[in-house]
Amino acid sequence: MAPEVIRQQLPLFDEDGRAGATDDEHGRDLYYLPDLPEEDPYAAGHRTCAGCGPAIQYRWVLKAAGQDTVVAGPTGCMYVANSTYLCTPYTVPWAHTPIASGGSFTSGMAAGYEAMIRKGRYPGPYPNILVMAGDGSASDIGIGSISGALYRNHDALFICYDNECYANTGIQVSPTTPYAGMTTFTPFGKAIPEGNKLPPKNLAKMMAEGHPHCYVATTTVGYPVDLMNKTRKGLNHVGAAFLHCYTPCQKGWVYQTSMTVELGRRVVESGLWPVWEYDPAERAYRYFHPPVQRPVTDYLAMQGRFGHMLPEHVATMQAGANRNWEAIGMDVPAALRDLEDPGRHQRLHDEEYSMPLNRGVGA
Ligand SMILES: Cc1ncc(C[n+]2csc(CCOP(=O)(O)OP(=O)(O)O)c2C)c(N)n1
Ligand code: SF4
Ligand SMILES: [Mg+2]
Repeated sequence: MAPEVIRQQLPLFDEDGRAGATDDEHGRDLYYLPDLPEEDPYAAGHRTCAGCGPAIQYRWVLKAAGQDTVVAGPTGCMYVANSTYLCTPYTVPWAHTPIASGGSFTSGMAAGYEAMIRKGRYPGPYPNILVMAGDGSASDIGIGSISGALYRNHDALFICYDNECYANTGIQVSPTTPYAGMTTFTPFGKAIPEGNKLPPKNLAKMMAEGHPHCYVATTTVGYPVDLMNKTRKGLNHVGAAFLHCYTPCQKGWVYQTSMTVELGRRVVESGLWPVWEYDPAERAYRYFHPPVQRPVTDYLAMQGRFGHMLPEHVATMQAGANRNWEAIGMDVPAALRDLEDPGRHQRLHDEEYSMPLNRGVGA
């Protein structure tokens, strides 16, 4: 008889017992972290920029996944900056794939482990198999191979680390670059004063709606326990799972390096990045309702890539955020509704906003 394929179940971190939490003035538990594993399969010594959001995501995902993990990484910053000749920061098996093939390569790994265990050639249990692809890879060049893998339901976790640009080749526009986000391919000028005219592709919703048998979730590096628990839920789910994680790019977005995690909170609190999970068993979405609702200027003004925005652009952004609040079942306060009027704004550069402890260099 063929050996059985034994799946692992990783316990979730405690999100409710917030004994160690310290609330800030908004009631946000800034410093709560449960006991984390000491192991770091993504070790120190890589060459990403200081404050790199994707590097923070890699570290927390691999901490949550643990040592019995196999990782694939399509071409992008997190391949190039993490691997020089004969050297990587990984203490687990890792492979680079072409930028378009993260999904197909990972499907092959998953099918290969299943087959080897059934044939008695790998002692098991079935390892944690995951791929972490950039937004250029996951939402553009490689979206077909990831969608195919999700559809075929390979038992693996497919993650998009989203720094909202093709960072590694020089900060070019990608399908997840936000409206008005300046990149080297969307400079602002007289003809197109907002820089990027298009709203971002809603990748996670595409994946959930298009593959209703998969576990799908969004998160940010502003919520480490949420990120690590969704990593574990995705790995525990038998079948394919997709995680879309917001990861600021210090170099491309032009902000103070210490603000990466703060941006990961503010993008949610300003309504620009809804955090949710889709449960395939119930075919239902669960939305996170943040305790703070901010004007979009509190987020935008921290970043140089938005510094050129005119009053009408800021108002357009606020209108988009307000529609997001409605979509996740939250009321839009009158003060935020009023900010859909361009007459209530100045150039972003001149707007007043709630500053973090250290003012960002953006505006
Ligand atoms: C088919 C193909 N086209 C273009 C490239 C060049 N290229 C290398 S890295 C990269 C950027 C990838 O962007 P993303 O997936 O968002 O990752 P990031 O660099 O932002 O981490 C590109 C376009 C490539 N390697 N392969
Ligand atoms: S360019 Fe951006 S994504 Fe790339 S290593 Fe630097 S901060 Fe990270
Ligand atoms: Mg990218």
